[in-house]
Amino acid sequence: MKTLIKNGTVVNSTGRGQADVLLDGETIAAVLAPGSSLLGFDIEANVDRVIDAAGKYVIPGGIDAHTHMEMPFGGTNASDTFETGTRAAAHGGTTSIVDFVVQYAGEHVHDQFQLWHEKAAGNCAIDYGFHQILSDVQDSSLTAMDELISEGVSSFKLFMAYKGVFLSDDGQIVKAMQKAASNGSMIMMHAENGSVIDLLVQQAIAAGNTSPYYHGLTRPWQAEEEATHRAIMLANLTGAPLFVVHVSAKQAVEQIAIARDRGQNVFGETCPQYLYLSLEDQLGAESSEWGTFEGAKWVCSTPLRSKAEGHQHHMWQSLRTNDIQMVSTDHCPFCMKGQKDMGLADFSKIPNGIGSVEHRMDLLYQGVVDGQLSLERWVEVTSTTPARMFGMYGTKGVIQPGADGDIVVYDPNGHTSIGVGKTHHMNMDYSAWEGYEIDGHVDTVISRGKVVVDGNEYLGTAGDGRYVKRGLSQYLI
Ligand code: DUC
Ligand code: ZN
Ligand code: ZN
Repeated sequence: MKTLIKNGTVVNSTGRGQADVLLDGETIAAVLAPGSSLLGFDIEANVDRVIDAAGKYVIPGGIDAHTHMEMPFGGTNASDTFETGTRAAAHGGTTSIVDFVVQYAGEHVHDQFQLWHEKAAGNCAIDYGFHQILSDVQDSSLTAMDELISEGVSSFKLFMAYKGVFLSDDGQIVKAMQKAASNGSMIMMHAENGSVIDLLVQQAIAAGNTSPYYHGLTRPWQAEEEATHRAIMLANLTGAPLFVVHVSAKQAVEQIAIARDRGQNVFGETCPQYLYLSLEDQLGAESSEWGTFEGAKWVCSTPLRSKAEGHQHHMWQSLRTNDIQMVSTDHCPFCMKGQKDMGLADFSKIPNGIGSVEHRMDLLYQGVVDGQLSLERWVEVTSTTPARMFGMYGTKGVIQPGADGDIVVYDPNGHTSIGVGKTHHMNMDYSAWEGYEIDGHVDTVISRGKVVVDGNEYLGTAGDGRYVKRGLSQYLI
């Protein structure tokens, strides 16, 4: 199958220009001046499909490097399976995800890694890789860190929160960091002080403050800043590279910026919810069917932060200045009925998570329209940097000959209305983004040379997606 995407503006993280893109099978064969022939050979007359991208952007497919498909968590499972979640991702212009294999305390890393392969294989609409979560850092987990690198897993997530579920103490964190420093892998960190949060939660519930709004109030920015600082210090001590996930507090960004200015290999990710949504949204509307419990829709950790304190504004700025390097979703969806409502009487029982895998490319494009990001930076934070950060660059994250044919044709004159009953393919009974209007539209999505979304129509099949064996981070020397 040969496809020509003609007349578009090709946007890479390094620049933009008018060009035609020729795909041969699964791969980009050539990026050519518009209308060129190849050694006298009429390309257009000899391809199977021509896509006219006049007036549109032709960008590398989005890479969402932080998802939790069907993750067992909070007494239930994230509501998107690999099948439904990756299909929704494709609709939104994401052509690769990196999901988290979960190892809970007492479980064996290899068993869980196998289990995640079984869940994903044959079900994904787009390509997928894995990070590995380590919950108790046993000796066998340290050995597994070495072994998993040859299986394409070069990043390991630890938690400083969720005591009794995920939390590693500082000694365990140091052990894993020592291993990462020696084998070249990346430590990813959920940086919140779990002991402080657990105490504040207990006190809030005892005082009768049970509504979702208290989720945010009991996970204050100080708990995020302190843990971020501690993680940076432990990484400094051991020489491990550190990637701080889902950063939401401006003070945590400042800690990352200080460490980077000192020359430490510290990186940060934020998510669309921390760019657009706020603690104030979590108060819920008396008019909604859920009343104040509506705030449960946006219960996630790290939590949404107060708009009045300026976190969202600071986060956009940090993306521009590269204090924060990329945007993933932390896609961890739950339905209101039967899942989030487990916390009707106690916010701490609400499963933590928001679903956004379908909307990340659009929401970040709106940042371009609003003057927050350049077009190139949009591509960089949503595709190129995730590819480089997690060892996929060259085949992913760029439009160049030899790269995978993962391409999105994006229409800046199109429009997208987000919401249930509008554009919504995630397996959730609500949208955290209901009512958001985007001044752009994902027109065509190509995954390794195959058109999987055309207009709003899904043309792919479960199983199109392949496991991506990742290398070491290309940010490290
Ligand atoms: N935060 C969430 O909101 N959900 C999944 C896990 C996490 O760290
Ligand atoms: Zn986390
Ligand atoms: Zn997560």
